Amino acid sequence: MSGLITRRALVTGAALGAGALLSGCDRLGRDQRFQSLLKTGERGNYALQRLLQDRTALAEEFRPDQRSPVFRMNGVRMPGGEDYARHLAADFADWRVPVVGAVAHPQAYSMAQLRAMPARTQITRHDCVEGWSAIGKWTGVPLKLLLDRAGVSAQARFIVLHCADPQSNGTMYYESIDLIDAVHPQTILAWALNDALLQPGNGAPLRLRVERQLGYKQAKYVQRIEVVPILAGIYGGHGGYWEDTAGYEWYAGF
Ligand SMILES: Nc1nc2c(c(=O)[nH]1)N[C@H]1C(S)=C(S)[C@@H](COP(=O)(O)O)O[C@H]1N2
Ligand SMILES: [Mo]
Repeated sequence: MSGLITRRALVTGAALGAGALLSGCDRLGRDQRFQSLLKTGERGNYALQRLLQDRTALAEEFRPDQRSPVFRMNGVRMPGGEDYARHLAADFADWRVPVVGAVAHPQAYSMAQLRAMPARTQITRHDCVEGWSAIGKWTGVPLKLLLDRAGVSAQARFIVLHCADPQSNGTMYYESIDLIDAVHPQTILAWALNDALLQPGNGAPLRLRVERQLGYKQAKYVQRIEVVPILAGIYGGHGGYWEDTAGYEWYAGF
């Protein structure tokens, strides 16, 4: 709990210390002081959280009237390239989400299938390292359900979310979480925000909600789900686009 306050205070302090209201994770992420701040204690943080905190504890949930009037859009708001435009025009009728890797039964889901599966709805607060938060109501299928169906192998440790938005360095956005967060009851692949199907700005047609982690872990435009024993070999090996390119800590949990 005090870790939460301390780290939030640190993050906010870093944003202020860097001067100006930085617009975008990008600029903040490339700030030298911010980078070294993130690196400080990453290992310590993950190890400590694992040791001291019950990582199955639930994130706070809110009342409908506590929702933000508008849930801000951040980072990529419209993936570039023809593929996404085509899927969007077709209401994502042909969007497929394969669950592959260290699993006994690889499979691929259509959006219709995912929306027909048992869903969880939760009103939670999203915290971005830029220093803004928003409360929104998310509906989606628990990731655990997909993993149970796929049958994760004994070696599986991480889940990699491959996204559909190309980044400036040529890779696509990607993120990863460990199996503990993956099977957490509030970890869902959301297809609706505030009772409406997701819009492109917030990650249509499918985005991760891993509620005890910071904003950049909440992968939008989820295109493929890969189960792996180790993160080495996934792009730069640090488990995420921001982790690889700007030194963000991989474990961004509270
Ligand atoms: N695919 C993808 N996922 C992403 C991003 C992105 O640029 N691309 N930005 C991240 C960041 S930094 C934040 S704060 C949230 C923003 O989600 P929102 O646009 O729904 O507010 O998405 C995260 N997931
Ligand atoms: Mo963010």
